[in-house]
Amino acid sequence: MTITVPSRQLFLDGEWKEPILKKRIPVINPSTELQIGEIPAATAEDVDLAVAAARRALVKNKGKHWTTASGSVRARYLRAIAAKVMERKSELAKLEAIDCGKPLDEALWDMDDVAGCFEYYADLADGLDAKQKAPIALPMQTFKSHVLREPIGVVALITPWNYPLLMAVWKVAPALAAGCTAILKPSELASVTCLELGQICIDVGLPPGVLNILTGLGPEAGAPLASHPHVDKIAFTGSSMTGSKIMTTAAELIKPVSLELGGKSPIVVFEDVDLDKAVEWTMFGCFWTNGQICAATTRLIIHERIAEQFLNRLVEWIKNIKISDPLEEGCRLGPVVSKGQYEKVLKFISTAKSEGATILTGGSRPRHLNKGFFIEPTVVTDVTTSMQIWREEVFGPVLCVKTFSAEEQAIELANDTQYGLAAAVISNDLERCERLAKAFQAGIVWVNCSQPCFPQAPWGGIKRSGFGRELGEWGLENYLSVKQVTQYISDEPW
Ligand code: TXE
Repeated sequence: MTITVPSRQLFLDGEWKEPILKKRIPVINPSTELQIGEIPAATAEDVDLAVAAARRALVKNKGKHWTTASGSVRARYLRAIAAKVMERKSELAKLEAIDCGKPLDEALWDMDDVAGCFEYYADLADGLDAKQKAPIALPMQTFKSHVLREPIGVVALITPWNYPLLMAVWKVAPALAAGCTAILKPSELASVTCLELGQICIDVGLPPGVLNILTGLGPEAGAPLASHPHVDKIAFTGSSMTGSKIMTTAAELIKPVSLELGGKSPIVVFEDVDLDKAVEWTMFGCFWTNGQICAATTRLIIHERIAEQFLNRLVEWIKNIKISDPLEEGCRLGPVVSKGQYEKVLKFISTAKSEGATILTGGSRPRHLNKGFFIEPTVVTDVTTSMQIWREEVFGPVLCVKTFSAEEQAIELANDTQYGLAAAVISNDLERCERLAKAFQAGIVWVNCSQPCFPQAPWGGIKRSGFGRELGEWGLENYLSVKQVTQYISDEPW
């Protein structure tokens, strides 16, 4: 099965353009550690061109309208993009797998979600037309008032590498549905499929400048984009540290910003569960995409009565996870994305050990693989709440465990984090689940599951996990501005 990374330039104003400084970044396959291609590296000069193209595209541009077109016109483009993604699904999934290390089956699933997200926001774009001019009931007969929902304008979309195309599309689809024009800056660690989105835009005839894709480094391309005076809004997914820098920039410029940042989400397992199901959700919640999910449930809080039995089964099942090149049949766990991430995760594990935790299973590169950024699924016990492994986001296949005896203690442990993205509870007592759902300090709560995600349901966090919601109608609101229009309708002088 051979797949080649296409050679692309920056996608700017509807065309491929070489970066002004002609810089490029190597694409490394994390399974082989070999270079498999290159992506262009944009700098501030390219950002200027992209923002100018996006501004032109807000109005009638080269004979086509975008912002002023009806929602149903924009919906047609979104559906055409979705269809193209499905047409190229297998190829795009393979590119994703070799670029970021995701097992092919997961990448195929992602491509379905990418197309589904475009379809979903096409429907919402259609619906926008009917919501225009919604009347407001006023207490005075002499005035009438309605609301216009207008696109915010040019938006900067800065995205990470764990779901390279899907995370981009969570922003691109609603932004375009709303009538915004956009500059997407994917992560330098995994940009290949995002560049292919540029080719898809060409193929479906998206008006030039509506979506621009600038690959490049964070400080060189992301920072000038976030601070550009002609960008009207920034939507960011990534680390809390970079999110904080972006928020500082946004604050200086008084610019709206939405942030989807890190997490250290808990999964609370009570003593009344079906053990097999609970083990399965725990594994899925932590090891899916190698734990490189902002909402991964990486802190297992388990009732002391079942802890030993549960952990024995967990360790037994972990041994059956196939760790291999993501393109290999049956692969369930690939490498982490990069050398830097590999070293970072191993450092977390060694710090946990030096702080007194026990590595129950895993903790290093699997013995059967002598290259690639592979890390065994790792379970850490004897953890205290002051340890780094309990407090900080690892973003790798590492689960840390604590036991509890009473519900209040479980809640306290679950909320003992600076983050607040997601939380899960596994129990057969649904009233208890409901109590926990209310008590969890998180933007997303899963009951008797972990990680399911639907384009209709809001996604986002509280505390240091950021603010603003993606997906659902909330995702569209991110890119709309509400304007009141009030008219004096009396013949009497005011
Ligand atoms: O993230 P960054 P990195 C966490 C995870 C990981 C750590 C570092 O713990 O180990 O973050 O990963 C762009 N101005 N998450 O370094 O820096 C960058 O180019 C503007 C959690 O990859 O946040 C990329 O496009 N943009 C997370 C994007 O920001 C800048 C997913 C994210 O990169 C910039 C990824 C700057 N100054 C990592 N600096 C999640 N919540 O899902 C960087 N960027």
